[in-house]
Order: sequence, then structure tokens, then C-alpha cells
Amino acid sequence: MTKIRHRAHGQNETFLKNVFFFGSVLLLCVVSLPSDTGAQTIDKKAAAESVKLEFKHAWDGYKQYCWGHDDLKPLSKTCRDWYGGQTILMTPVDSLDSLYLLGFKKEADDTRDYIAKNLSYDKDMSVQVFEITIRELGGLLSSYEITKDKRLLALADDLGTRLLPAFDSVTGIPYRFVNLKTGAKRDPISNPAEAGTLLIEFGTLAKLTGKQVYYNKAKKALVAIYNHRSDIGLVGENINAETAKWTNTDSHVSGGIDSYYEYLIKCNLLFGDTDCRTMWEDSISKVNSHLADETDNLSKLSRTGKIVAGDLWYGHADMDSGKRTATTTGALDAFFPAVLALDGDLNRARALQDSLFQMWRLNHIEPEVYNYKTGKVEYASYPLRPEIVESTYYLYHFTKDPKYLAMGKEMWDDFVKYCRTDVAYAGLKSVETKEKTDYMHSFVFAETFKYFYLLFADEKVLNFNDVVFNTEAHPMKKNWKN
Ligand code: DMJ
Repeated sequence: MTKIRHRAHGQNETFLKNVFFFGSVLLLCVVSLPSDTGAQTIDKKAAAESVKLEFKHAWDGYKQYCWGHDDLKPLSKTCRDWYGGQTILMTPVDSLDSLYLLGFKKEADDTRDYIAKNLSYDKDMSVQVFEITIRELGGLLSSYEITKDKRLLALADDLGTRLLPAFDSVTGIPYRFVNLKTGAKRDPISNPAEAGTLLIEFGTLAKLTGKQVYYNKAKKALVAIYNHRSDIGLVGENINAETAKWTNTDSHVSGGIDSYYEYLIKCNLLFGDTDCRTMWEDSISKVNSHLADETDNLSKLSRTGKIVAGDLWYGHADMDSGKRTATTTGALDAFFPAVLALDGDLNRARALQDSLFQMWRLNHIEPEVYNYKTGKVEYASYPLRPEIVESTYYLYHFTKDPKYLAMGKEMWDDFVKYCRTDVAYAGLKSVETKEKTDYMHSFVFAETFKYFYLLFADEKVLNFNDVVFNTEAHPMKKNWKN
């Protein structure tokens, strides 16, 4: 394996001994630590304020140019509606709980009122079930839990009802698209992520409305994917919802599969569903056996029960043979340290996070696809993805190791430096040239800014133990009292 020379801040655990605390006030908000480039001070309070300011900058840009539309194109200052000019208020719905969490109450209340008065799903529109579920259904439900505004729950219930026909396949695996007005469904070739990333939202909707059908349909889809795993316990990249035959046997933890694993662990944590726990435990052991890629050095050490940070990656393998098919990873894969940490596997979580941070540091923004064996970027775009920030937040939550604050601060500075525009934030066409692309996904509000903020903010802003985040960073409460 090609070793990457860049090293994460504070990789040397001895730096912890050198953390200084400056009095009781600073104790809460300032962390000082040496790094490989010298002493560095992270002022948490200032960092959290900076995230708020930048969130507001991007939000104001969206509002100024595209209020009432789905998304802002920040370079041309034009708008995009996902489905043929009809809006489903993607950015407002996806951003609403972040507006509350970051403390923009008046802005949030106004946005909530606008959504309640103007959003309608009674549209002749064929929508992607996965995206609408994680962004819209998830956004409505978490904002309902924050505000108790029944109008949001009514919208979520209406949307859930309109999405249900997608599950009407012989296998229980949903079609990828469904028409919100007619219920017509299309695109049976799906994937584990799109079929298996629905239970947190549909399950919460079931709890809040008392309509068990939502839970049952989404769980059946998740179990159907699991039941069609290969003899060695892996899932592939594409599966036919009508036949349950795999049409692509590439196995990995990247886009198309990623959040299937995330929901296997989370559906037990949120609902106490022990089937989920069983499926998760079986699946993660197979992922660690067949997809994890370790250096010889690391393998030797892990046999002794100790894992050295920075030498672990997860690559691709054929789901049937387990044969390595690619040594690529990327921005989407960076959710995996969070999932490992959630499972209590802090050794692997730390090691993988350090590897992925090396990937970030190569160009000071992470690429979509990176070959960890050759050290080459294979697909250089960066659409403002949150996953590596999410993992940093989880690792800081579970370890309180200040190296994760330093890591997050470095990523935050890079993010602002390269992705900020005069009116908002823009993804990058290339992390190598830093040329921007004319798009700002709603997940920058739902996830990227939110995870940066939660990393730096006082933990009281959101009690981690009270919620389970859906894959779009919408926190779902573990109790459903109306
Ligand atoms: C988000 O919509 C979700 O996090 C999803 O699970 C993966 N892709 C984007 C962010 O990168």
C-alpha cells in the first residue's frame, strides 16, 4: 500500500498530555493543543459563531435569489427546482431544524409558517423516494419534534401516504420513483442505500401518527436487502425490486450502499428493534472481514488487539467472491467512522478517520473518489458534502479528544476558503484546481453547517443521547410523545 505522508493533527497521542486549560471560563470553550505544525488554539465559541455567520450568509443568498424554489445556483444566481419547475421547497424544509438549532428562531418561525402555508405534495410529479424521504420527510419530522407544529406533521403524513405505493413490489423493495399524485411507480433497479434508508423516517412517522403501515413497509424493504446478501454476507450495488436479483455485485460502503449500513445500526438505537441489531452485527463483521483494507503493519497490530491510526481504509470487493475489485474511497465513505463510533468500535473509527483526513489534506478539500493505493484522486469534485464533518463530530462526542476539534477547525477553514462565494456557498468542480461549480445542495444547510456547528457549540445545544440523526442529519427524538 502506498503510504501517504500527510499526517493528521495530533496523531501522536502524547500531545494529549500537553493540553492546557486557562481558567474556568476558557475551560469550557478554548482548547489548546500542539499539533504536527506547532501549538494551535481552538476557540470553540469563536468557531461556533463563525459557523453561524457563514450559515446566515448562505441562507441569505438562497433567500435573496431563490426564495420559494428548491435550490440556489450560487454562481449564476439562478434557481433550480428538482422536478420540472414545480417546487417542493427543498432548501427551506431541509434547513428548518438547523435554523432552530443554530439559534435563528425568528427566521425559523417565518420559514416554518411559509412552509405550512405554501408546501403541497398534491402534484403530478414523479419523485425519487430516497431523496424525498431523507430530506423532506426527515426535515418535516425533526422540525415537528422541535416545534410541535401540527401542520408539519400533517404534511409529513400526507407525503408518507403519497410515497407508500413505491413499496408495492413483489419483493417489498421499493421502486426508485413514485408519482405523488397518481402513485405510478418506475425504475425497479434500485440499490441498498435507496431501499434501506427509509426506516428512521417512516418509523418515526408511524410512531407519531400511530399508523404502523409506515414502519412495516420500510422495515420490509430493509430486511429484503439483508435477506438477499451473498453467501459471504455482503450486499451489491444494484438490485432489481421486481426479482431481487443483483444487477451489480460490487460491494463497498460508498454511494449506493452507504446509508443501508447506517440504518441497520440506527433502527435499533431509535426503535429498540432487535432484528436491526442482529442484521447490523452480522453485516459489520462481514464488512470488516471483506472490505476493510489494512497495511501489513496494521494487520499485525490488530492481531494483538491494538489498531494504529491512519492505516485503515475500506475498499471495494465482489459481493460473492470477496475478491478485491477497487482500492477507492471518497467523500461519501467518510460517514463510516461515525457509524463505527456509534457501535463503540473507537479503534477502527479513529484509524479510519485519520486515513480520511489524510485524503482531505491532500488538496485541503476531499475529493469524491480517491484511490488509497495509488494516492491519486480519481474524481475530483466536491459538492459540499458533510460526511467527514459528521464523523469528526461523532468522534469528538465519544472521545472528547481535542485532536478532533483541531481537525474540524482545519476543515472549516478550508471549507470557507474554497467554497464561499459572494452570495452563498458553492461546490467545487475540482478539489485540485478549486474551480467552483454552480450548485449549492440543500444538504449544506441540513448537514454540513449543522455538523460543524454541533462540533464546536456547547453540547447543551443538542443532547446527543436523546436523538438519532437520519442520514440527512435531521435529529429524531428517541421518544415520540406528542
Ligand atoms: C446527503 O443527502 C445524505 O447524507 C446522503 O446519505 C448521502 N448524500 C448526501 C450528502 O453527501
